[in-house]
Amino acid sequence: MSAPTASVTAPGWRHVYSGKVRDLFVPEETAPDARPAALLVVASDRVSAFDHVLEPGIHGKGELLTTLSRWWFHQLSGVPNHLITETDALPPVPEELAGRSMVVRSLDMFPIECVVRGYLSGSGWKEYQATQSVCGIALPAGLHDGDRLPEPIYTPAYKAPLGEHDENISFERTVELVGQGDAAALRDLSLDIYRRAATIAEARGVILADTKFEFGRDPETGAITLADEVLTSDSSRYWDASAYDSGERTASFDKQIVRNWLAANWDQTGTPPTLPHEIVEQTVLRYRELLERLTGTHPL
Ligand code: Q0Z
Repeated sequence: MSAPTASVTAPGWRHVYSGKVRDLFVPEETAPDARPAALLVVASDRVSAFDHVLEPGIHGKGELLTTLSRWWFHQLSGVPNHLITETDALPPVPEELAGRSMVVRSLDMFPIECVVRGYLSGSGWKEYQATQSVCGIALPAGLHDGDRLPEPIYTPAYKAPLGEHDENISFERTVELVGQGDAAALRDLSLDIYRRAATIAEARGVILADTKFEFGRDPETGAITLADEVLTSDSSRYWDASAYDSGERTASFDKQIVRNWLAANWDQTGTPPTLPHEIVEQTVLRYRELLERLTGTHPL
């Protein structure tokens, strides 16, 4: 897989890593092996599906998802998070990146994707069909794609090194990876945050079908801290509740529009085709609608 390079530069910040859709910077001053004083996480307008970054980008996506992530951090009072306010001790954030970036504390990240599912979908549905369980959690027989689960389940994944696929693992495996205490804390925090977020979303006619959290330990306080992006359309499946109630199972507030178009217009070999203008437009409208529904404000 090709690692995309950062298309942005930020004076005073040094680019250190690019994921499919985001770029990571550290203060220029940071010595090669030192812990950075902070990180700058920049969300791009890139969109990925089926493991490819697609062309063209979705204009405004980085800003919409960053706004959503910040809003959720704010809703989740009491949960320590990695956001820090800019200080004179750090390079300023370039104005053109302010809306789609976060300055965050550098944490010791846990190598675990903390996934919570309230509904059966995606890889969970696939695993259920094969084993009637997900990540070692036995489920009732007879469930269908998109069904609500009797209660939310924690289905962790091991964060595979660069480019490899994350691997669904059992809770017991997370105990081996990070120890009993931290494994239990990550699970309990994840389930608690999911329940809080799903309740907030439900009151706004939105189903939070599943989501993925990443946590790290704050080296200064020792606190397990919510990191990365949180509860965005890239890290979560959101569905329209009224569409769901009328039996519709595809009305999603994520890149499902992109996935559906690609699935119908590409054999998944070689380079994916360029997304048509209408698909890009529909997707950005969907992202905007989600932000508007959840936050009650008219975004951007
Ligand atoms: C997150 C990622 C990328 C954005 C490292 N607070 C933190 N402390 C330490 N590490 C991270 C964070 Cl958020 C961290 N990632 C994923 C990759 C852009 C985020 F290219 N990697």
